[in-house]
Amino acid sequence: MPAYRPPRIAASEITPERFFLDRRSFLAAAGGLVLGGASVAHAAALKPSTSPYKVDETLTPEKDVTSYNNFYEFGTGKGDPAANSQAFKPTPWTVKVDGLVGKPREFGLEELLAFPLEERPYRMRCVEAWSMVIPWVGFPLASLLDKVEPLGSAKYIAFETVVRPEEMPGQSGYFQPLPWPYREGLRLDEARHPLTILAVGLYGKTLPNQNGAPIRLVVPWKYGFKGIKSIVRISLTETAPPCTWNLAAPDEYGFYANVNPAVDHPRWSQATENRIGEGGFFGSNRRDTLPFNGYADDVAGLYAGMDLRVNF
Ligand SMILES: Nc1nc2c(c(=O)[nH]1)N[C@H]1C(S)=C(S)[C@@H](COP(=O)(O)O)O[C@H]1N2
Ligand SMILES: [Mo]
Repeated sequence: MPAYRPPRIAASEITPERFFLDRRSFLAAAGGLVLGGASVAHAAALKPSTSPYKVDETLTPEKDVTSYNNFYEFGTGKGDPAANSQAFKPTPWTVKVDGLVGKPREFGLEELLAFPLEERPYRMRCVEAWSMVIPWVGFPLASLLDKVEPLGSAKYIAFETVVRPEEMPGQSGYFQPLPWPYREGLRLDEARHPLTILAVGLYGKTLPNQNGAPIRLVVPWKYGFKGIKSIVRISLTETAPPCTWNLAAPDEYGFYANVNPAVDHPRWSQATENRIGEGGFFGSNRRDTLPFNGYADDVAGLYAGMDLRVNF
C-alpha cells in the first residue's frame, strides 16, 4: 500500500508571524463581525472576560499549542495540521443544530462569536499520555443549547466535523486514516455541564486552523479526542451517537473517555503524562495523571453509581 503523502507546504512559504494581526481583522473581531474571504489563517483578537473556571498551572507555550496537534483531516503526524491546514477556509461558516430540539436552526459564525466569551485556561490530556494547559476562549455549550430548546426526549448530543477533501489532504488520497466525517458525542448532562465549552479561540485570538477553526468542542475532564474540531453540525438524539475513535477501536476508546489513571489503555499506561513544553535535558516533564484530569470535584457526580472500568 503506498504511503500516504499529504501535500507539503515549503517551510519558507509559512509566515513565521502566523498570528499576524491586521487592523481590519482586529476591528472586525472587536465589532463581532467575521473577516471574510481570507485564504490564509489570520488570527483576530478576541475580547474574553476572565472565568472562575481556570487552572492555576503554567500555560503551555503558544508555539507548542499550535504546532503539536492531532487533526487527522490534515494528516496523522503531529506537525501535519499546522503544515497542511493553511489553505483551509474557516470563514464563512455555519453550524446546523437539529434533531430533538424545539427550535432547530443554523448559527452563523458572527452569532457564535457574539456569545459572551470567556478565557478559560484548561488542563488538556490526550489519550496518548501527553498533556498541555491551553488558554481557550469560548462559551458554555449550554448557552447554545438553551437557544434551540432541547426536547425532554433528548438524552445525547452528536457532533460532526466538516468534510472538505479539497482543503483537507487527510480526506483525499488513497490512504485515509479514519472514516469521515469525524464524529463525537456526549451525554446531554455532560454537554450541559458548565465546564463544557465551544471554543472559538486560544491565547486571546481566533482559533488557528490546526486547533479546529472556527469552532471546536472542549471537555477538559475527558481525553482530547472527544474535543471535536471544525464543527458543522450538532444533533440532539435519544440514544448514544456513534463516535469516531470508539467505532475505529472499541476496545481502546470508550464512549465516555473520562481521564482515568486507574484504567490503562490496552497498549500503554494512563497513570502518568508528559507535559508538552516542559522539562528538557535535566528536568522531568512526567507527572501523575489525575482522575477526571483534575476536575473530579466538578464532574465526578455525573458518574455516580457507574462502574468506570466498564464505562471507560
Ligand atoms: N475533527 C477532528 N477533531 C479532533 C481530532 C481529529 O483528528 N479530527 N483529534 C482529536 C485529538 S486525538 C486531540 S488530542 C485533540 C487535539 O487538539 P489540539 O490539537 O487543539 O490540542 O483534538 C481532537 N479533535
Ligand atoms: Mo488525542
